[in-house]
Amino acid sequence: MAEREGEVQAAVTDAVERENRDRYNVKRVEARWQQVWSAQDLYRTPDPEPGQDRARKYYCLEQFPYPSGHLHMGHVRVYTLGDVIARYRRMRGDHVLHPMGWDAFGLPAENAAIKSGVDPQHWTETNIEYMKRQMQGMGLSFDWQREVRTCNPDYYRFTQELFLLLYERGLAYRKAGPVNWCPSCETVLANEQVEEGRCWRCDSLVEKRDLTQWYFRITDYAQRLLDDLDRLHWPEEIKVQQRNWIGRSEGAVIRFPLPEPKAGYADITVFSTRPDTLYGATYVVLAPEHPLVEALIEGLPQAEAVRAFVAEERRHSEIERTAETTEKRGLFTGAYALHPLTGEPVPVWVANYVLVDYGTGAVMGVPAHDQRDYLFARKYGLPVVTVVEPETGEAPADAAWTGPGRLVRSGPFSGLTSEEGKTAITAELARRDRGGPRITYRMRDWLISRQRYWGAPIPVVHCDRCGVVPVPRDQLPVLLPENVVFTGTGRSPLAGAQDWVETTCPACGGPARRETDTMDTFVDSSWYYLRYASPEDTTRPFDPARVAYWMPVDEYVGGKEHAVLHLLYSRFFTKVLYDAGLVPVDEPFSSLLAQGMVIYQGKKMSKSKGNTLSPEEIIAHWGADATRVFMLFAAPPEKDFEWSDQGVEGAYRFLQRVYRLAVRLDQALPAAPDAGAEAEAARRRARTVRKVGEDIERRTFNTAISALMEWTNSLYQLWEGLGVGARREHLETVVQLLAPFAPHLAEELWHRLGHADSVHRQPWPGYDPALLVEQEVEIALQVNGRVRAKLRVAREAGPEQLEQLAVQDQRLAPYLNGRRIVKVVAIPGRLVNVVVA
Ligand code: ANZ
Ligand code: ZN
Repeated sequence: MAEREGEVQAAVTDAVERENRDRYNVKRVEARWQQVWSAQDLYRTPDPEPGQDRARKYYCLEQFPYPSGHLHMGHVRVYTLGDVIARYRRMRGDHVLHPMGWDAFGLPAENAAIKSGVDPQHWTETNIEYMKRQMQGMGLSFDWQREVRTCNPDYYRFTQELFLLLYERGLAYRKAGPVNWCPSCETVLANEQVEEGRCWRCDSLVEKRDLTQWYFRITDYAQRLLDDLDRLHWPEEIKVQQRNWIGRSEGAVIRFPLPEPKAGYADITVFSTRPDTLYGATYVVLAPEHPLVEALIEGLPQAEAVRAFVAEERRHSEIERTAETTEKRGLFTGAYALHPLTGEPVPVWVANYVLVDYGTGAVMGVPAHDQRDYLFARKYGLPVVTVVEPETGEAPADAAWTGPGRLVRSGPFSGLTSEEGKTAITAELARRDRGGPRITYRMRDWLISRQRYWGAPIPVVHCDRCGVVPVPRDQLPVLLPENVVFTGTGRSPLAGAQDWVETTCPACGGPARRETDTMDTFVDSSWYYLRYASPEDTTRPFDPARVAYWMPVDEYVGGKEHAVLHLLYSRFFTKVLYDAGLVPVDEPFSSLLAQGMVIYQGKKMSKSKGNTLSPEEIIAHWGADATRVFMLFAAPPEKDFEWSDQGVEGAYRFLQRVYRLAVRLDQALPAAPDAGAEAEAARRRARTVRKVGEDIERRTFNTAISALMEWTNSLYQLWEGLGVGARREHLETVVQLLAPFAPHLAEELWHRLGHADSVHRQPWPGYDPALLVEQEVEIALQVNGRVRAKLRVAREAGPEQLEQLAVQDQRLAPYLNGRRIVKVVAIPGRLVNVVVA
């Protein structure tokens, strides 16, 4: 009995083993290889040797995540894309840097602290550990030795050091003025972080507040940030967004003298892109917040009314005030300025449509040629004086003529074209010291101070005697104090940390107070890509030699939402460091792959819409490889793609099919290989190797995968005729081509095929180009039986395709020109004869 049971047991075990051998057990296999890879340190990137040739370096980088707690499908997509590129470049023999880290400062940690009392550091670290495990479960080939966490003192001390560098270079400064305030995040925001009047993070309506804040002088770099876009391999869409954001305008500043100086102002300076229309200026407008307003109205009868108007307008957001649909509102101040060329008095108004922080905060009103001015003048009965007439046709009767033309009623400038007029009038203004050419940018300086705890403290102290004093480098980091009270009341928790705030001045040794603002977390992420080059260095932000080797990033993969945030800030930082002689490149990311969104149930996936998918569950169910393959297969990277359960199942089945092919390696071998089948398989192999390589280079991973699917299908068809040698060769190639996409299955099969080393250390397979040429044949193109040209075409091209090719061939055109085609005879593989009358 006992013996019998043992036999049954053995039979069962056998069956299970056979089953396991024939079916790919995703979970077990994936987990096993992940362990092996990490034990072998397979993705460790050695530092470059001194003098190592840079030609083979490849820096592949994906935007590092905020450790919110869990990966979302968007993360899964970016990291998969980057991983394919990194793996492919390694197989191509490149020295690949593919690191990962954490953009670990930020509000959610602090909000968690306010809500449930957890320590932000602890909260962040727990999330990182969790998400890191999720990444490992995706089979991503990161060099984890280089991991960086921006919230660690060994990182943020260098964020602080870089702040000092900017400060010393005159690029960090403190200024009082109106700023964007998010009432819900309880902090100020940079202009880039306000989208349509709302906070980029939480969507609350942003308010204006007058505060003294720290800024980085990014506007000093406006022109370079604009010009250098031309050199970048970036999606045009993102370049356009940056260009618009920088917003360069060419024009002139024009000074309208005041009859008598007011509050130190001798004149009202306006910025105009149309100095040619100067003779049509019938009034001048100040922004409600313009500092001159108060001085001008003092003692005038309208003063109270103007003050009330200004107070009212300040309550409306910029967006609201300048929207095209918003009614133009204004008030005459009672004061006059003088026209700079004619000397005529022009009334000074305040109006909602003029912004204080663009140009000079003042404009000249030219109702005949600016639509806003036109509407304003009509409403308030101000004169409309035409000074530019279109060269052809008529100016509209009930709108401004905003196009070019010839100047009229413009004194000595009448008769000039508008372009000539711009130059001539600007020159005349300069000659009379009443203005001159000016280029203005819409972009403002980057406001970097935040009234929050969980960020890098700005390393300065305030001393009554010495003023603002930077903390000396050898006293960095300025550590965040522990045990602060998180009340969530709009005051930085740092301000309440009395022991921390009170310090001594590094300059005079007297009592001083620490700066209680921390830096915008976009400062942390403006240089992390440099830190990966030497993450262990405790003496400096990065090792310039290693940075010189690795930079620029060859391919940067990330979302489009950072077009004018992270991507602009990082370019600025790199340029500053370049100017300081610390990095040899002035652009950080030479190529950018901006991935589209993951759509689910017809909408962008988001928590608030309740249509999220858990990558974890999907990977647990289908495996990392199938998830990766489906994501790559469903759409080209820059396109949005719709998640579908059938789709991922399809990818899963494809991988199983590849696996079963390997199972059948030596099953049902033919008595003798079929030469025709082997030749066909060889040709298809060559074609697929070429196609997959080209597609990966072009980033059309979807077509690369479909080529692999097709080839697998044809191998199934040819299999019976292939000898074991051919089968092995083809399978090995399938496995190598599959390795960047489905790294676990590829590794499993590679070992199953008898290799001891990792497939991820193999070279990318080559192919014999002769096998591709053979698929083309040369055919003769004839006209009335005489050969006029030769053409190489695909061997399988049919008569219709050949006919078309012949008729459209430019070389036959002279013989066909003007003659009637009677018929076309196509003999595939040989010739096409066009018979003409
Ligand atoms: C006179 C004029 C006549 C203008 C004309 C236009 C057409 P961009 O291209 O955006 O730079 N402007 C200047 N500063 C402003 C401010 N702070 N708030 C609102 N508008 C302002 O536009 C520049 C033009 O916008 C300037 O040229 C000015 O109006 C206005 F036939 O000056 B223009
Ligand atoms: Zn907010």
